[in-house]
Amino acid sequence: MKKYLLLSLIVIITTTNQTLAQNKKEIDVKYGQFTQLPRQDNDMKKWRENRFGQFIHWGLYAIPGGVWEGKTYPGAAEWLKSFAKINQQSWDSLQYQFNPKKFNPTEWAKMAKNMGVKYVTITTKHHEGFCLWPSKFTDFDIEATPYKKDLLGEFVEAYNKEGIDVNFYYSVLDWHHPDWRYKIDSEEDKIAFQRLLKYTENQLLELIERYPSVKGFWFDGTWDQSWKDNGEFSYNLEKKMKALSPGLIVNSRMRADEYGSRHFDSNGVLMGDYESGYERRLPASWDIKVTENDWECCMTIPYNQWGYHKDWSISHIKSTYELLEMLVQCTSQNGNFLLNFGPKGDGSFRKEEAKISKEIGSWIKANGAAIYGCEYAGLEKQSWGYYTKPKGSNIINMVIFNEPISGEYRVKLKKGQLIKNAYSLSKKNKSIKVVEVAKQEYLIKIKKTKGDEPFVIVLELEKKDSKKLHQKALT
Ligand code: 2OX
Repeated sequence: MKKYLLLSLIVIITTTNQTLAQNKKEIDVKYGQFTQLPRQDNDMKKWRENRFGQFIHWGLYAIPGGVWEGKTYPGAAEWLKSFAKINQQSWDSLQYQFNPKKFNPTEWAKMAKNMGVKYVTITTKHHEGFCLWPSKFTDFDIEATPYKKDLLGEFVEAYNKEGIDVNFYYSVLDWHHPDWRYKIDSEEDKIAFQRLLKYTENQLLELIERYPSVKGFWFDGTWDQSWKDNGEFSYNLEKKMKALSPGLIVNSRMRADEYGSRHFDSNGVLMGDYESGYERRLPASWDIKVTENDWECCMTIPYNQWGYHKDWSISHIKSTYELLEMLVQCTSQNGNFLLNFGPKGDGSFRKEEAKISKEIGSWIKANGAAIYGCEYAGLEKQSWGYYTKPKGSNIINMVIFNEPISGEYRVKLKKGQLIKNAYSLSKKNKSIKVVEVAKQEYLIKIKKTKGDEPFVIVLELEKKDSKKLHQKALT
């Protein structure tokens, strides 16, 4: 009798769940997501393990650096043409000045390597429309500058030599191309924009064919109505790109579905391979939902400058530890951190960026084990900092950014988890005292540090059945 009761209960529960699941899929979306997420192939696994990337914004805007005819514009340097209302010809003729004599791709790649990034994303074409590679489909490219050479090719080669994955940023929005339209108001607009779409496709396939080691594409400038009205096109484009380069990783910003829904399709399913909406901001909440999708935060060092701006005194410049804290927060919530650099027109880096990259690199050299290959630890956030967990390990890292006055660090574990050992990452052999204060709740006690650098405490966990070891560790 009891058995039947249980059985019918199971039947009721499962059928109710199925009905709920069916009800959730409200709309028939034809041009939404076509990939099962989160992707589990090797390319995506590598992307996820990388955790830390370098963003590079480089184009003609690096030459004026936010200053036009003696006037400094405080807005984003790569947007100067737009808000200083510079005419097309004046802006486009910057092309004949682009000659980065100090560009040394080997040095750039070494700087990136020393900073600890595992991938780089470079602007192949920003909104201004200028192409860093010799494109068959336009003359507004590197080939027609005094530099002449294939700058992007040199860049890719140098970074790959250092073992750094290369991704291409590509803006669909194009201020230079005569066929660009913000919206389609006439038959003429429609025909023009069809040409723009063809140009976009040609260039993207060209980039993949010219630089076959490219790992992914970071689309931008996709928010206008004209692009949103072409969900079928971007759906097919993503498929074509991936057919040419299996394993390619594309950001959510690329697409809109046929209803114009961006990033997430009309059923709320993420499009592309990871969410790229976190621009100059981090997830606001500790909601577990953040950890469900792959995502990446892209961040500027000043308040809002991507391309090189001559005057960095106009906004707060983030400190090295402020940036490192962002990287650690991303890691702790299953996200990647893409930190932006805006090289000068001559091909050198400003001294502030060089200094920050060195400082980040030296911290990561000592503490990278708490970043690379790490993920959300599944534990309740504590005020001292962030947990990160090396995937598949029995280890939990505590990355400390706020040292408690008491010298006691609260840790709340999940049911069945026990602490076997605790030590500081920099002093591996020295065990740290752990006191059990409640069920699954511990205080980690350590001597006060000088408090001038974030640091990592490693917790080695064990399963509950090996109780003996546990008691030993606690004495
Ligand atoms: C436009 C309107 C509201 C908020 C952001 C923008 N935005 C951002 N416009 N362009 C951007 C570009 N994306 C960054 C990654 C930079 O390339 C920036 O220029």
